[in-house]
Amino acid sequence: QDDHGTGTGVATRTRPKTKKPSMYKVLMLNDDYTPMEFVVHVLERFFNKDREEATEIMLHVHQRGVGICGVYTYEVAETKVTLVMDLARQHQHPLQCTLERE
Ligand code: TYC
Repeated sequence: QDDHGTGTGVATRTRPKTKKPSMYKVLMLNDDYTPMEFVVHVLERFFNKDREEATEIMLHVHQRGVGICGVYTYEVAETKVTLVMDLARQHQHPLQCTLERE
């Protein structure tokens, strides 16, 4: 490769071989039984939302059936889904959380 006229003689890579990682949406699904407060708590605890944004997302899911908690790399998204599902199970709530490639 040439030096693109920088005159330094240092080769610069024009096509980096690194790829951007695929990103995954973590989706929360509505149900008739999980308490609203529990969903808000989950959004605060695992998705770093403040109470106001957590409440907005929860109400969106409640009204529309599904909503986005956040977008992450695969490993982070999968971990968050597992943490949410484990906590919901511990509290015997039917809350469902899943991930979807962007
Ligand atoms: N629909 C639930 C209720 O009325 C609240 C709820 C919101 C449940 C969002 C799940 O992902 C959810 N208690």
